Amino acid sequence: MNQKVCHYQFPKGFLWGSSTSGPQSEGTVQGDGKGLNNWDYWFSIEPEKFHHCIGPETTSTFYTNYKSDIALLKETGHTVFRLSIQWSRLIPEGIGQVNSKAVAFYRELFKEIKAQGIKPIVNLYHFDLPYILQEKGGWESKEIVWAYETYAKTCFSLFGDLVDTWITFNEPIVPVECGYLGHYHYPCKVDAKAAVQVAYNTQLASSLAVKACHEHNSEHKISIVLNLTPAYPRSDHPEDLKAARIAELFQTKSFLDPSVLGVYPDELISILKEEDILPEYCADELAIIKNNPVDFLGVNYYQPLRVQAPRRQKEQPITLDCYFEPYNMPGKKINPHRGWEIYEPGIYDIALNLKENYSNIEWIVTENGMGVEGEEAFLVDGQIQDDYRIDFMANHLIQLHKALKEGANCKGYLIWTFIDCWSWLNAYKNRYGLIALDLETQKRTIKKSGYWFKALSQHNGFRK
Ligand code: BGP
Repeated sequence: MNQKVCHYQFPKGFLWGSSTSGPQSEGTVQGDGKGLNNWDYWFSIEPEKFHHCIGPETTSTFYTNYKSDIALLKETGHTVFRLSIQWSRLIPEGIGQVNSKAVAFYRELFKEIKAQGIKPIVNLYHFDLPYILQEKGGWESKEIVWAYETYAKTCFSLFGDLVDTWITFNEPIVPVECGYLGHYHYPCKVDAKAAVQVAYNTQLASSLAVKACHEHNSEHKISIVLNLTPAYPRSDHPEDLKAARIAELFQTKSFLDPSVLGVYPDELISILKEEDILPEYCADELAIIKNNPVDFLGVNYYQPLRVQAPRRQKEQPITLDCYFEPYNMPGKKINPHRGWEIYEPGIYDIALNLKENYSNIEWIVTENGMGVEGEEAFLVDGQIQDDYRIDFMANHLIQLHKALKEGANCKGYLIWTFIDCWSWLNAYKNRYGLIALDLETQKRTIKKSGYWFKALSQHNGFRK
């Protein structure tokens, strides 16, 4: 049967690239002066929690190989690259002394990215707290908020001549959920009151960084990266609808509303009040949040949020499943390696939500991607034939293209990630890269998807 081939052309100047993070790519070398972060520490005490006991010390050796890696970015058609500074590399004790080797490294790195004609977008925080600050109470403590503000200001003044587009935090709800309501991030507590304080303090820190960025240079743009998705209810039953509404309040609006609109949703505040878990806050802090919205948004999208009414009665300690439960929808399309549903229209729904409810703020897709285990099985003549990844990208881009035609204000698409990288507890189980990494030799080889991405960028569109 003949299938119609469509051509999807993107707006002029649309950005094409990828995202990575310092803790997942740089690795450490002796004498680099990097301090311990929460991941280094956690691995040192519980290595068995990490897939195949592989920790964050080596990752993909970007610290040493960044020049040749940037050449590969160029080779795969990147016009933009999002990466992160590691706080624990720049200020090893979290507060105080700046590591001059880190300053030299990041300056050379940003210069090299720009020299290749690629736009750097620099994130200040990707789940990586200097461990010494974790010991001082971590994000539960206001002291960390002020320390982060100083760190952000240090970055703006050290690198502001090379970088004009910044991110305050990557997916700030994730450490809240995984570290204070679950066991997937250190410190693995289950404590709703602490979780709320951590979320609030992180938002306050983000707003302080927005303020500092604009004070440093009013032309610079700053954003927060959120993993947004509408919550899709199991059914139209009022209890499922309520569960979806509350899920969205906790999972997305808790950062989206204060970051873009400057205020928290009333219903979220009422729930926290009712549970007696409001954070410690003051009017001055709320004014900082109110007066410092982000300039644009970064959106990470991997999977939809599907929910159903809770079956559990409310009891102590309060957990999210008192309010909503994940709904395992029969017949869903799934990436079996990561266990995440693949639902391409989610990206369209996000675009329309931002258009209709968040004054069509400018945004970019800062992560979207597919992690696959055992990719060697797809090796043909030395190249990984990852057609599944090409389909994944193309199908999401079709939805994004549709949203753009309807007026969505999306300015770019960044894949996770350019080279196979270390993925937190999953370490190297699932590979996400456009470029394969041989863990033994550190050799890099462009996959089929890397060449597809290059053509996508060169043509500013694709045919399917
Ligand atoms: C995002 C994170 C990334 C990356 C990605 C893939 O939530 O921002 O750091 O890891 O998810 O997830 P994972 O590595 O857990 O498979």
